[in-house]
Amino acid sequence: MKDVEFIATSFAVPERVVTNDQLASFMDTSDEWISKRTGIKRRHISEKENTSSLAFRAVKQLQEKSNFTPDEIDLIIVATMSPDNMTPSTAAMVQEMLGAKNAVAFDLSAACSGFSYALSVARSILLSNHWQKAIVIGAEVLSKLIDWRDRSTAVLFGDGAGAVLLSASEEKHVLGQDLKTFGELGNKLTAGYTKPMKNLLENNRQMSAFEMDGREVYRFVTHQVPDSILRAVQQANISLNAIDHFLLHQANERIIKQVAKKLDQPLSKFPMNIAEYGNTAAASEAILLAECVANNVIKKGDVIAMSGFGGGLTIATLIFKF
Ligand code: 4VN
Repeated sequence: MKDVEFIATSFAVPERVVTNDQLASFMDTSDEWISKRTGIKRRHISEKENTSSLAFRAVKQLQEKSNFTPDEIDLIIVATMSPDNMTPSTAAMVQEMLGAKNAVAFDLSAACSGFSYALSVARSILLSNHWQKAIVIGAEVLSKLIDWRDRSTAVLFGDGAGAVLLSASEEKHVLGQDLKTFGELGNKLTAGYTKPMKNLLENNRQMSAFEMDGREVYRFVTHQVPDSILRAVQQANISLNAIDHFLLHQANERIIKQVAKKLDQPLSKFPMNIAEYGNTAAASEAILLAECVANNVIKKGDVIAMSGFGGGLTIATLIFKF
């Protein structure tokens, strides 16, 4: 076995849609501000449904498209920054729900780069262990980490999940990859801080909400993402023009436009769905990939540059033949 290939893709989102106008009814913001600055029109927000349930719904869809049997699955990775629990992992919960009794399952925490990191890690594990099949999921219920009184962050995020089935292949599919972590910038985007207790037996379990230095993260991304894509393209030994689609993490429409401009590539190569879902962190690229495949925008054999970026701070670009 030489590489892994994508067998099927799927996604699931919460039923409830929250429009910008609805947000403006309880916080000081407007549809115009949010649309202009971010490209977001609405987001799907979970009420009662947790991350493992969204992830499992995406996996059920995957099963309908590729009819694998649960026993065949060797590995399940859930990329998430909003797991149901610290333990068990969301992946272990999905394993149980699916009845994938032969699968090793764990969560991977790399925020908005999580899905790309997880694809890279899953590929390495399949290759080194000579395993056959993996399910990689990006799933988030970010709404539970949001301070709904903070208009600078609350308008940006949404909930959802996307999944892919990877299988061992005798042909080269992953042509290049560039993963980077900038821990020194970690404090620019934080969520879910848990305090150590001050005294023995202190009983105070609380988590912090999303906090972001928007300008710094924005600046980081517009500089680092084009460079990461160029490094991955160089490693793949192809030209930028040979890329059919750039699937970027859906963090902000203006950022995506700026990356397209810096790379001197037509915006038509950058599919977007941020208007519908907002920023869904690790689920973002997974949902976008699944939608593009479902709409026939992405076809078998297309060359894709997938790039995630965000909390960590982290960046991950993969170049692969779909
Ligand atoms: C990557 C990015 C962002 C992000 C950063 C800034 C930002 C999204 C700041 C300026 C504001 C509009 C919104 Cl680039 C977030 C993540 C986390 O997933 C990852 N929006 N904005 C304005 O005033 O225009």
